[in-house]
Formats: sequence, C-alpha cells, structure tokens
Amino acid sequence: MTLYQPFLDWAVARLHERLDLQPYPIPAGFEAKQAMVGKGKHASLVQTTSTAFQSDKLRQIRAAHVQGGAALQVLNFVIFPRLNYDLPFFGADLVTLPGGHLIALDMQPLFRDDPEYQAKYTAPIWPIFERYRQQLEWGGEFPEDAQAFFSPAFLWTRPKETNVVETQVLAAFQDYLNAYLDLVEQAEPVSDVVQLQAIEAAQLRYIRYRAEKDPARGMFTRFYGPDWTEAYIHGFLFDLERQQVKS
Ligand code: DBV
Repeated sequence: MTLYQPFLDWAVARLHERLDLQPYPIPAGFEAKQAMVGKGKHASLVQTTSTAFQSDKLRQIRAAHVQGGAALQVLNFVIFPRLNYDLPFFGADLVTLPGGHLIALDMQPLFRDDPEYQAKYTAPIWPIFERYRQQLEWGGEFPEDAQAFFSPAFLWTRPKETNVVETQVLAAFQDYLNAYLDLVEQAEPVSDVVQLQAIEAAQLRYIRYRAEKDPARGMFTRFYGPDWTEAYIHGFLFDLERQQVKS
C-alpha cells in the first residue's frame, strides 16, 4: 500500500456514505498513464491514475494519484462545487518527493476578503486548524500570488517523518473533509443573478490560476511529455472552461 492510498480510499468511502455520488466522465487516456523513468538499474515505473465523481451540489470531485516508488508519491484531491453554490473548494495537495513531504490542505474560498463569507466558511474549520497547527509546523514560504486563494485556515506543513503523514496528516485530512461535507449538506442554491456572476468569476479566477501555475506541470512533462500534460491539466484537472464551452 502506497503512502496516499489510504487517504484516497477513505475519501471515496466517506463520499459514498454522505452523498448521492455519480461518476464523472474521465476523458480517454487520462484514467491511467504510465512511463518508465530513469535508466538502467535506476529505471522505475511512474503511474498516474485519475478518479472522479459528481453530485447534485458538486460539479467535479477529482483525484490525481501519482505513484512512483517511496520517494515519489502525490495525491492531489480537489472538489469543485457547482456554479449555483457559493461553497469553497476543497483542496488537498499531498506531495512526497526525494526532498521530503509537502502537505497543503484547505477549503479555498471564493471570496477571500469578505468577512461574511469567512464567518460562514472559515469559522467552522477554525478549531480543527488550531488543533493541527500545534502538531504540524508551518511549512514556510509559498508562492506570493497563491496566497489570495487560501483561507486563513490553510494547513501548510513539511513533515520530516513519514509516520507523521500516516497519522496526523491523515487525521487532519479526514477532519477537513468531514467538515467540508457538513458545509455541503447545509448549502442552499443561489439564485440571485449578481451573486451567480460573482461565483462564476471567482471559480474561473481560481481554475485559471491553478491550471497556469500547476506545480506538477514540470514533473508531468518529464514523465509523459508536454502534449499529454497540457491535455490532462485543461481537460481533466482544471476543466471548467472546457466544460463551459461544451454546454
Ligand atoms: N499540485 C497540483 C496538482 C498536482 C500537484 C494538480 C497532480 O495542483 C502536485 C499533481 N504540488 C504538486 C507537486 C509539487 C507541489 C507543490 C508535484 C512540488 C513541485 C516541486 O517542488 O517541484 C499547493 N503545492 C506545491 C506547492 C504549493 C502547493 C504551495 C509549493 C510550490 C512552490 O513552492 O512553488 N495547492 C497548491 C497550490 C495551490 C493549491 C499552489 C494554489 C491555489 O491549491
């Protein structure tokens, strides 16, 4: 069992328990991708698998899982609400590279600086954040322009021990996702046209930023080439614009 498989298994089981989940179509060629990386004795297989669902309130629930041995494991798991809900995004970026572990966990707000929005969507996870930040030290510098997309309850840490990922990070992931599903349960659809436009603009701002600045672009390009990588980023990982063109 690889490091992030229990995270993914737990999330899928919990989502099934709490939502009426439907599959979300994964374009051909993105369900699973493999490549041999390195030469001779150091050659190893790197596999990326995709998982995706939707529900009445959630447009796309998707995971990309990269497995390439003990020093290369990534689970990027994001939930994109439908555009008639003001729900935040659920975002988890769980990354293990030769340099160590890097963990980003948040409910990413549509309207970062709106106090009412914060009271509605950040206050409920504040006690969870406070508890884990005592155990999981702040991860330090991260890209300046990314700050606008994180909530004040952004859990960002670089654990030195794998054991911490398997225990405390897993527990934090579970608590954040449970709290998110509570918010989803309570969410009511928005019908006000001005608010709907603001939601769409905020979703597009977020998704364009993430597609443009995807920190995995370099890694995917090395493994699978630029064409597959760009198609995967825009056609699956951050696909809102393509989906809007279709509908
Ligand atoms: N990140 C993704 C996707 C990934 C992924 C789709 C499928 O958005 C993996 C894979 N993240 C990934 C990898 C790295 C990071 C780093 C492989 C390491 C890159 C490297 O060191 O080469 C949160 N992820 C990061 C970093 C941050 C995040 C802040 C450090 C980047 C840096 O220091 O430059 N999550 C990430 C992020 C946002 C978010 C930037 C922005 C809104 O939600």
